[in-house]
Amino acid sequence: VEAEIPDSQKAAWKKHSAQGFKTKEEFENEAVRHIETTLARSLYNLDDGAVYGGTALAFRDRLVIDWNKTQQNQANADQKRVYYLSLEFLMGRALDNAMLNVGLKNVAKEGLAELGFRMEDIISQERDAALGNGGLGRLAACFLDSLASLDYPAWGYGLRYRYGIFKQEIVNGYQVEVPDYWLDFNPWEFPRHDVTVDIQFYGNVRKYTDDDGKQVSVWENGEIVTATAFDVPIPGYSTPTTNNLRLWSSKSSSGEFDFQKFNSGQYEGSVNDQQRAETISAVLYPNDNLESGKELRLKQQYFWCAASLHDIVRRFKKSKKAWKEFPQNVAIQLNDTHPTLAIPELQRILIDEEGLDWDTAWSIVVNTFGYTNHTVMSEALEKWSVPLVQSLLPRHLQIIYEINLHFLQYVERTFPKDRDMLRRVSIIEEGGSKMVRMAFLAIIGSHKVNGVAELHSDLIKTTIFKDFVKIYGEDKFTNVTNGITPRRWLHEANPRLSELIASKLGGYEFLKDLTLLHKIEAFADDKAFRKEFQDIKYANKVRLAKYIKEVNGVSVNPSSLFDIQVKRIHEYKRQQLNIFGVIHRYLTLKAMSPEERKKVQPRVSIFGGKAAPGYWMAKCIIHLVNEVGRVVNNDADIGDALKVIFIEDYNVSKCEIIAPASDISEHISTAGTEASGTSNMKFVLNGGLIIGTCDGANIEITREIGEDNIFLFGNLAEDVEEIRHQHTYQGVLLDESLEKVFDAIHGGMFGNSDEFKALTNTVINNDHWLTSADFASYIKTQDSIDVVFKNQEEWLRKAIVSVSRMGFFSSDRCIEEYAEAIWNAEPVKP
Ligand code: KOT
Repeated sequence: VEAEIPDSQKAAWKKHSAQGFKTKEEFENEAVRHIETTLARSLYNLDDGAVYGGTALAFRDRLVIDWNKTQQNQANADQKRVYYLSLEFLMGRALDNAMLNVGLKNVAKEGLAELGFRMEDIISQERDAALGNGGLGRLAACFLDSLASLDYPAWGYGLRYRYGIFKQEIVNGYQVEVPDYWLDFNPWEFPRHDVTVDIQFYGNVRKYTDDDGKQVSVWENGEIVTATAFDVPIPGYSTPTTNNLRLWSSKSSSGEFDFQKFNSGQYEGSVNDQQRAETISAVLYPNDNLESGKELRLKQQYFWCAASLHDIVRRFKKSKKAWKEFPQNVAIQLNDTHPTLAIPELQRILIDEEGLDWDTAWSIVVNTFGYTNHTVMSEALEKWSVPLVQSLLPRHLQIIYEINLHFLQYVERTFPKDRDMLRRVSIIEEGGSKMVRMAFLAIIGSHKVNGVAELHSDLIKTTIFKDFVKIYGEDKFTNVTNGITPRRWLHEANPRLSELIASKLGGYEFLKDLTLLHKIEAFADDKAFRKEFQDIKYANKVRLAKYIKEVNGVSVNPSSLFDIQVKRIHEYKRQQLNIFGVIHRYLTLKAMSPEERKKVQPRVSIFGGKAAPGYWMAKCIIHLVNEVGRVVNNDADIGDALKVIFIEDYNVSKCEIIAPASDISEHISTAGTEASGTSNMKFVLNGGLIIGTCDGANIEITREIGEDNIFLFGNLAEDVEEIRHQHTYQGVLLDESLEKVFDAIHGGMFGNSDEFKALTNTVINNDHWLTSADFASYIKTQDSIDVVFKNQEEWLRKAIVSVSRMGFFSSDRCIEEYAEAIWNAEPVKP
């Protein structure tokens, strides 16, 4: 097409095309223009919000220039493209990231100062894009940053939820959920009203034989909902490559509303269709590690998969290549089983719409998809009821049955003697009610399956997917240990530490190759370096203490040991173990004389995280933490020796303040339950040590940083089943110290004890999560932390050495592993 445009026209466009600001003056010019014209504000009608708006729009213009070029360049490159399908993208704020990635933060800072504003105030005006629950969504966001930074031609596909994860308020110690309507000002998205896809639901399948005697299936008479694309530019760090995140929004296909109903006086009925359609992309399901089984969730999944595939196929067809070349041009990665319907959808497009035969189509499908598993917990494994799929997606159910038939025939031929195998591996779970097992469909429809840390990848092969290893062999299963982007989680969150490292390494190259961090190990014994490192940690703790004072109204001493656990509240993550440990510490302090108490290492125990609205036990844990805080923080005997803080509404931007401020952070899941964990990586990268179980990525963190630099405790994954078995048949042997903690709770020390009965009873009756079984080991390890912390020189050495050995955990390394072992994709030169 480029060749068809006359030279004169090209020249005119070139002359006028946007250049993007480079200097402070040019930045101010752009920002003020946007404030005065785009936002219609003036110097006399101004606040931080408006200045944020102007700054964001100035940077947005800057991103769009590179974004357009990148898209053009990648289209011309004729290389394989990567598509990352995720129902969650937990992006957080975009402005600071954009400024740093394009290398113009200092320019903007000086410009803002001249205009009378402080950078921190402006940055903090932005609301988080919180389209995710926790680790899975944040991983997708880190991957987008790495894909762009490494110049991969990659797109993210997701849903444009009108409401992100709810905002958490703590009212009288209880979690209250408030809707997160985040879209009233979002300068980072571009509506593409010309990019729409009509998506069908319900209806029926009609079969006929065409003129050539071929059986044809047509899915018809369904309800149609329109998907509209909203694009978000994703700037790479220190490269012009700017990739695209495409989010789909749902609306009624039949125009605005039903005029006939409206004109005949049925005002409410007239908007029904419209509302039904818009509901699909209205709200993010707030469950982490739990599947809900709700029809609306299945609708979301199909709506997003079908729109994305239509888009991907449309782009491929423009190349005019033969269908068999599809997998050489397209790699689609499934972020957990949420996008598994993309598998039968691509098969449907290829056989029903493009007329390919089953086997040719199926081989294209399998070679296109890769599936990442993020959890082994049974309550999180997706299953959809067959009648529900039958009614919503009748043609897909037929295709799923046919996939299953081909698969089971193969299994039967390969394992003729193992009759039970067919029942175990069938995509359809028989029994009370029939269910479609999405993980099995994802494995069968993909060429590679990966777990997210070594232990986890081993566990899926030996437990939930054991039979599939027998069927397909070991090679189909692989590991890609998770990582985090050092741009956001070091450079943006902890600029002083980033600067200190850069000063020793002679520049910021380490932000693109994090393994270069190993060079700072040489400074672990350098007095001046240690002092600087310690000062930075202290300043970060002061910043967090200030935040806590402002929001919680509690004064915490920044010299105390900051002990932090921030993540979704879940029994398997064991915040209950932490808070019971805190109560034990409180009881111990209370039993001491004031002189003895003075010798104890002062601590601040900081908690944060959301509970799924329907997860009652998790809400009990939040309530207990808040009640313990109320009692301990107001106990004059205790003073600075112990403070307990619950940080409300934990999210990405709060994590950027919290992660740099820890001395110790807690990653204490029951062994074998946390697939990877990624906050463990953020804390160590920021110079904190961790207390953890032998679980998820903690194991590889230990391998990298050395066992002397981590506080491990608790039973091992391989022993958990046996311990649970003992609990069932011999009862729980309650730890003695834990019993005293329970006595205090039951005695009403933290308010009405009835409120916490469920929490203590599950430990006493089952101890499924090994809270009691691991308690003694946990307390002992916490005590040893106090001892080591008193020796600040030793502590600093451990922290510095740990940072220097964290290079492996960059999400850049993950992306390179995916590209090499799963996608067979290469970067496109910008
Ligand atoms: C499952 C169902 C719904 C919503 C979320 C999940 C989920 C989240 N499954 N696993 N995760 C977490 O994924 C992270 C990224 O891989 C892991 O670090 C973490 O251990 C998982 O719990």
